Amino acid sequence: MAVLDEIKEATIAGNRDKTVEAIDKALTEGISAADIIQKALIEAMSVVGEKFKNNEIYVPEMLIAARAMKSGLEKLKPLMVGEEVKSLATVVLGTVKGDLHDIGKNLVGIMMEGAGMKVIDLGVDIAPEKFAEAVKNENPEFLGMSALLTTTMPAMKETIAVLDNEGIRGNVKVLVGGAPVTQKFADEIGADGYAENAAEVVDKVKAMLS
Ligand code: B1M
Repeated sequence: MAVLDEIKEATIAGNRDKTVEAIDKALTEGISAADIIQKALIEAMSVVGEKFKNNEIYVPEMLIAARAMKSGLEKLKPLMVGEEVKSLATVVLGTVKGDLHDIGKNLVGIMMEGAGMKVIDLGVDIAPEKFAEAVKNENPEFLGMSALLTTTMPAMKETIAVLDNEGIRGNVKVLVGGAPVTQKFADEIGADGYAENAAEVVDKVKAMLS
């Protein structure tokens, strides 16, 4: 089996040790960290999502697959994050209220750090008020929100409303993303930017800075 398929299979099966071992093997074969993430780990999560949708697996299996993916990302993070010279911008990042998905958000954070940004990761299930407090305290150029559930997308709009009410909406550019989020939704809620994936988010931030 090709090594990328090995990583994918091990992640789908939720086998952390095998995932990390196969990643080591891929790195020795000269495969880049970015390719491992894109062609094995992210693909594994799409398969897991499909299986869940089709009732072939349930939440526990989805969770152990997610843990295997996280271990893989932790292994690859040092390779993605280069030497930071000067911070390009500060980003406050988090998954919105009611939502516990953090793999994509973490990947976005890794890519941002890799591009020289300072990332303040608030974590998951972040209430609008907590986002607003961080914007006040940290004075970032960007606020990045992630949502993976259709039911938690409205929390992005609520957060923007709280920023507005607190008079700090103009201090920060709001970026949104996550599987169910679209450019249309971002426009509707008055976000400044939307990115489909972790690579695109870096391009968007850079474009907004120039
Ligand atoms: Co959940 N889950 N989950 N889940 N889960 C989904 C999202 C789902 C699509 C599965 C499905 O039905 N096919 C579905 C949502 C349906 C919907 O709302 N439309 C779902 C559901 C229903 C649920 C529960 C409700 C299940 C239940 O309990 N019955 C529950 C909700 C818990 C909660 O949050 N309150 C739940 C729980 C979980 C686990 C805890 C088991 C686990 C999460 C573990 C973790 O994150 N630590 C989990 C997982 C793993 C998934 C799937 C399988 C994979 C998500 C993932 O990590 N993808 C997912 C199915 C799927 O997406 N295919 C699913 C890989 C990741 C790299 O991609 O997160 O999309 P993604 O991030 C991308 C882009 O979206 C983008 O860049 C990233 C990298 O390219 N991006 C941004 C993300 N954030 C961004 C921010 C930006 C810009 C881009 O700017 C700031």
